[in-house]
Amino acid sequence: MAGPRSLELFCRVVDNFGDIGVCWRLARQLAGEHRVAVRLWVDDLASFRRICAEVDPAAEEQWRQGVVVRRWHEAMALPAPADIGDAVVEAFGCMLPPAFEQAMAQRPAPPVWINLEYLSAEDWVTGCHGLPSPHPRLPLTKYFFFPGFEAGTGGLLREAGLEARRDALAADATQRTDFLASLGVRPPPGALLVSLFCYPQAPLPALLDALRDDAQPSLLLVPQGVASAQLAAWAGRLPAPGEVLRAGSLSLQQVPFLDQPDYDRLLWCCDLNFVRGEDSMVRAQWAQRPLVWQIYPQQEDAHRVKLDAFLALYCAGMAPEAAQACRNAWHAWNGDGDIGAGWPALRASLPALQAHMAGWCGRLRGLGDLAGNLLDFIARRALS
Ligand code: TRH
Repeated sequence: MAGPRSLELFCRVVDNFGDIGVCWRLARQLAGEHRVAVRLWVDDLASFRRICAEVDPAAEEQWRQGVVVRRWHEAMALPAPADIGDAVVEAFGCMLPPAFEQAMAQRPAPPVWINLEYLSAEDWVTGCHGLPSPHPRLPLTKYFFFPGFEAGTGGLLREAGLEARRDALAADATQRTDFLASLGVRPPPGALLVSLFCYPQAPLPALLDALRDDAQPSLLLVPQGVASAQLAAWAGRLPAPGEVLRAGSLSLQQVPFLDQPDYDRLLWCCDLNFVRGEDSMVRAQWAQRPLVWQIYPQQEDAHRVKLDAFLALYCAGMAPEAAQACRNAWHAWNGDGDIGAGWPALRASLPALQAHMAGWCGRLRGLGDLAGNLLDFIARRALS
């Protein structure tokens, strides 16, 4: 089945890095692996630059890693109907400019229009994946495309060769040492290597206390700008670049805020990764390492349902003690429980949690990958 040759991807940055993180990853994969001509429209190029240093925040149009990047703002010039791509992907319900919708409707063959949704493990997702939503006024239909963890969803982003690159780094101590050294990191022998990416409301002081008082050493690596206020309040100051602060069994170091490929490498190098939101949580799973997820907080605690839906899938088949330790730690990290009290059980369960990850990744791999699934979906819609 022939997929689209050209695609428009619209990204509005609500906050943080997840919206652009997902869109940039998808755009690069569609262009690089599938040879689709991708035009990525982004309303906040400054946020984009944090995860891709080569982005020029002032440029109306730029060519980055095989993708045309357009600044999305009210006064921007829109393409003529015939110049609109074969498919239009609206990320996370970001609402296209009405004039662009008009132009889509005037295209000789209207593009396949997709709303790429947020990731959730809730069971309603399989029922909603792929549903059409006719436009109220124009001859256009938008289709909901849901990423997910189960058959009947769009799966997860996973670039070709990702797991092979991860395994090559794991198998090559020199590659790992060199990468960490490039970040100024020289782990003390025997230290548990932990990365930290969290929201400001994480119960970080309790975790830091637990790591400090642990019988075993650990080295906590924190990308610059993450949890800075909490770290400074706990430690008295932030470590300078390259400096390691020590408190009891805990060593604490800041690393640069990395581009996406290097952030993957950091996750691959660590024994445990604290991640958040959507994209880093998925990358931590592909790292095939134990993880603790801080979910993006939503009104009326809606995120707690999502957290438990994921835990139910993820912990199925896990050794019972490890599953309990994992659930307790994840709940506590999301404000329900005591992460310090849960730390010894979590640490003791790390070998079992590590052993669980290969099977879990195998299950996710069986879903295909989101970019490929999306292109198949678009090709089928184009024929219908
Ligand atoms: O930044 P986030 O909290 O983004 C969130 C979530 O996506 C959430 O679901 C959404 O509703 C909200 O944004 C608006 O966390 P997330 O999703 O993990 O995105 C972070 C991105 O930053 C991800 O692509 C990884 C990347 N990153 C780097 O490239 N380098 C780094 O050093 C770090 C720490 C992250």
